Amino acid sequence: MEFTGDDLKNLLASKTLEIGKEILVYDEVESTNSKANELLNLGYPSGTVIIADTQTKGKGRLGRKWISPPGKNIYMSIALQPNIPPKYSTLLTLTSAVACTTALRRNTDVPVMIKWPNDMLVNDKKIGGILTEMKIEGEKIKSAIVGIGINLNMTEEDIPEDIKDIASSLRIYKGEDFPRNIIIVEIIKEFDRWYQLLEKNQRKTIIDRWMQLSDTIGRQVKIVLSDKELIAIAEAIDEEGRLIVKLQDGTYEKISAGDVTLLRTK
Ligand code: BT5
Repeated sequence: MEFTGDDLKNLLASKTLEIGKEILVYDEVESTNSKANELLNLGYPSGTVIIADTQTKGKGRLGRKWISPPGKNIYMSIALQPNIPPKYSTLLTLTSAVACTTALRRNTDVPVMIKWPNDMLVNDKKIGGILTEMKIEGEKIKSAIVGIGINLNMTEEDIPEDIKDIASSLRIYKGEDFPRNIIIVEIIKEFDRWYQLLEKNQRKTIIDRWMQLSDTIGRQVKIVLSDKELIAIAEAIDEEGRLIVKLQDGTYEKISAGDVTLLRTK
């Protein structure tokens, strides 16, 4: 890796309230999410950031894999002990997407969009994803690991054949490389800002920004549930971060993240 945790902390210059007080950088891990969970259990504080150059078992949602070639992209996890009720847990993923997308847009000048709940897209192709893993105990979130994967400097050749049609990178869009350390630090700063808003119950600010950055709202979507598929129009996001959709028979349904795959049909 071309930088250490201390290098990142120096760049961060104590400009955050909670995120990035501890930053650990690894050349290789199985998954930064698993590593973050281990470290939280060892007593590392909420806000600890784990970064790896490559992952041997990068995870997507629902047991899917995250392709993690070395030397190019961002694989990072933020270990948190959020002071919010479990019913707002989906909102943590949405908040993270807002933070990452805002930081990427500002620092790369690439028009990154959010697809509900956890995808970051450029020109309709996926350039990033978020995997939030939580432990809930009673009425409290005991821990939450927010895993962020961003295809920063990956080239076409780095993308495996089976996801060539759906995946891209900021480099492919822009034709130039971006400095990983700077982008990571900017994501940490932006994350800190939006996470504070979430903890202070400023949910409307987060949802409004999410709606501005989303290309899901107003579009027709196909919702793939375990037992059926629905065609609907995505109408809005509710207070808990659920997607409100209007079905073909005119009724509305609220969809929670985690149990669906969302396909846009146009
Ligand atoms: C996600 O899952 O989009 C969440 C990805 C989170 C990855 C980060 S990296 C750091 C942290 N540590 C981890 O172990 N994970 C997190 P999902 O919505 O399930 O999308 C997964 C699907 O995206 C796969 O089934 C592929 O089709 C596709 N995919 C896999 N790798 C990709 C990549 N690098 N870029 C774009 N698409 C990819």
